[in-house]
Amino acid sequence: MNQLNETFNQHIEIEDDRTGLSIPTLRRAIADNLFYVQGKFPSIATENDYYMALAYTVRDRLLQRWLASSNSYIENKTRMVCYLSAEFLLGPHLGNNLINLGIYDQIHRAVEELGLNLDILIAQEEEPGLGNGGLGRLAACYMDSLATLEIPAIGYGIRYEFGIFDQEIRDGWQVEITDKWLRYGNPWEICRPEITYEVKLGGYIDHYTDHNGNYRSYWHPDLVVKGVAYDTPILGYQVTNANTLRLWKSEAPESFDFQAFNVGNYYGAVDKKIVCENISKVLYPNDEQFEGKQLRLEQQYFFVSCSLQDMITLHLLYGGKIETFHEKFVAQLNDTHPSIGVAELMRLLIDDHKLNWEKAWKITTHTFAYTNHTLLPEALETWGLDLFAKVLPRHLEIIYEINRRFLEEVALKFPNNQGIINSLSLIGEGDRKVVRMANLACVGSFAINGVAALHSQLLTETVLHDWYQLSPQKFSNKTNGVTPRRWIVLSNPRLTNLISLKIGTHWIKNLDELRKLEEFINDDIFCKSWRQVKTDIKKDLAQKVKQQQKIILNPESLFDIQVKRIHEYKRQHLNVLHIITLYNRLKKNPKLDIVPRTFIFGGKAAPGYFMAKLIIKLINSVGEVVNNDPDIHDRLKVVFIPDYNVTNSQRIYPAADLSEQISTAGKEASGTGNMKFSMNGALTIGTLDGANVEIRVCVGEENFFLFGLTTPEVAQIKNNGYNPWHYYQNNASLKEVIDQIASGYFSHGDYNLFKPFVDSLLYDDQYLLLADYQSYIDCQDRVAEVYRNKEHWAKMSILNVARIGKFSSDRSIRDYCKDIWKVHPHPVELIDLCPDGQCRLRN
Ligand code: 26Q
Repeated sequence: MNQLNETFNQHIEIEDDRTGLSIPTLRRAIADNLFYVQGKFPSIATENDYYMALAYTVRDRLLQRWLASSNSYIENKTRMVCYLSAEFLLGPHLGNNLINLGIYDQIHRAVEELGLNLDILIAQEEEPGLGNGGLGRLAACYMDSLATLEIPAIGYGIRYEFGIFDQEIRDGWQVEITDKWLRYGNPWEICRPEITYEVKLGGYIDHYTDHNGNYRSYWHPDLVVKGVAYDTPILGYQVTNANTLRLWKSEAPESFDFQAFNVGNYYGAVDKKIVCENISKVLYPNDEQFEGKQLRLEQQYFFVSCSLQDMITLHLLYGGKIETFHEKFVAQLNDTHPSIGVAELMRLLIDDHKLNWEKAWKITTHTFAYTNHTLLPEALETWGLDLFAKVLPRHLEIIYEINRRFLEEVALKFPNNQGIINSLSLIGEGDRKVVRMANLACVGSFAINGVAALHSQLLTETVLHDWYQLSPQKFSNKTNGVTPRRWIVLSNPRLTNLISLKIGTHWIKNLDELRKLEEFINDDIFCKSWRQVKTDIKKDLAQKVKQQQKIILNPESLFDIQVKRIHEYKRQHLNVLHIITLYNRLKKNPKLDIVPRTFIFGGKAAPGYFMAKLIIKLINSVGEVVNNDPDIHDRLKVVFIPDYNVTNSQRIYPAADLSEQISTAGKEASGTGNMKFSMNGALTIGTLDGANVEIRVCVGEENFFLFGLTTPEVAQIKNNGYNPWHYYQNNASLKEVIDQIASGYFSHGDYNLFKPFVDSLLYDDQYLLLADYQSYIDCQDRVAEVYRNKEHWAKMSILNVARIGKFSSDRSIRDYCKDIWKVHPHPVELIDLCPDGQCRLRN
């Protein structure tokens, strides 16, 4: 052995401060970072200083794995998954990284020895709320599973300076507060100022013939924006693989200000700088409601262009030929938001890399795959032609050409069928001409999928029916999943310990192993511990609510929870109709023996969505009356937990007895909260919608509270001319509830406040609340009866957890890898940094 190797081997005996995992080393590293990164003595350090010192300690350990992963992927030229998403709703990193590194307990001890409390430090982190809800959170769960399954992957998105707004409740109304998540710095990201791309916007196109006689285009933009890469490592659970989440920040190119400055237009230069920086400034806070704002189109194009340029650069840098791009990269479109990528890749290949149309089209259509997340017509992305031409003139030309060639093929396949041509065209020709992004995504992708079995089926029957007729082989279902690392291990340590005590810990990576819990269904001690765990968690939540909202909750009551974005199709207001129904029963008969319930709500409303904001006000108004009515004797409580986000949700899911999944059948694409609740032992009351259908099959129909119309029944009732009045007039308790809201009973006599709400129910009721009301009430009565038998309820709860394995995002990602992406695991070996500055594989 030569001397260098000897030195190296000696060195790894002594733990390095930046990679070592023993408690003394971790403690030393935290103290060191406090001094050298935060610049503080312990005596004056704040909790946030300690959080930062701890975060840097953890980051160092991630870096070692991350560099090893990037290096290994590059050296081996592995095929990569690129997950393109306008949203990544990651939630706080610290706790999750401790779990995935496997050092939660060591850090707990190290921090304790420093006289600190880990929970308090974890609570310091401002979560990166770079998403609205389900779609953004799904992207985050998928990043966790990709790394855990050792799949080479990059997530590409936008580094919004302001994420989803913080919600405050004032006088029962939602108030939006700017989310300043970067205020104290972000220790989890690394800025890469050398990784930048230019993105053109606006202007006009010149056409010319080059010296080889080829027809060419040159884009003269109005504005050039620079995208700068910010990278965050995403470590898998107990593996060395750490993938990259690369988010783009927009800046002004350096050249700009100087040019304008030199001609004396200082303010003009500053203006342009602001315009450039605005692109990644703020997340649009509407979900499931399309709004055709220019800045939003610019955001989408900006991040997709940077990402595709980055992918091509990486491919060429490591010796790939442009012609084989699609062999090394597959790009998953998370909804239509990144679907401009289809036209952008064509542009890059043709205009910049000089490929001909046919070659470029082959590469493009072998690169993209598209996931649809919604059937709601108002959510479908269509951009007015004028706006589109103004922002992306070259892309419009390309889209016209894609469309011309494509519709020729369609006409050959479906002769004399103008109907199908109209529906498949990339351009909508109604009273307003538009570019249809879903059609662009479909034509440019080799695979199209929905996010739950029912949703995927409805896609082929409704919004994408004609695409299915044209290319049935492109279609498949990929039912959503969520990561058990964040949604059980991190958020529910008590349940995790109880489960692991019985069946070991392999279930964390192989969720189907939870099935082993079924063996213990008749083990009284286990069932009792199960109930105890749930009660303890409910007590924790009750304490938090007391502290924050001064409302006292009874942990013995049934915790009935609905947390998700506020939307009429999700029917939070149906839940409210049930609360008022119970309230009225008690008012009429104060001695009635009912199961005490705590109704918990949480969720944000899009700032411009009037009815959603009115629903929040209604929940709070009903809460005020119910919670303070002495006749109720605390048997009913209603709480609206403000600022529902990833951090808060981690306290809420584990505390639920009952999970409300009550959308109008056919409207919720999948839902993922439904899975998180069930994984934490809540029973579901739900309609046959989205993934509820599959959850019910898995957990067993006897362990699921089903109610309501089915999708075909919804269609039928609407076809027959739905009349909500009929239900109102023929159902006394329903009529009483609605009349009460209309009379001002819950609004201090103000009968105007909820009038829009009452009118919408009585004269429109798009989401069939009145049609489903009785079925919902009957089902809730069954819920209450079952809950009286606590032993039986616990068994149903255990069975829900035992049979929920399918809904791990690991299963979803395996399905994507096998059926769509054709990528394989690539395990990474750990690299040690050596004293001579060289990297070697650990022996
Ligand atoms: C689009 C254009 C302009 C501005 C905003 C948007 C926009 C932003 C976010 C449109 C939609 C969204 C989010 C949609 C979403 O979260 N959908 C949910 O996706 C989940 C993951 O698949 C499903 O489980 C839910 O059923 C679905 O509602």
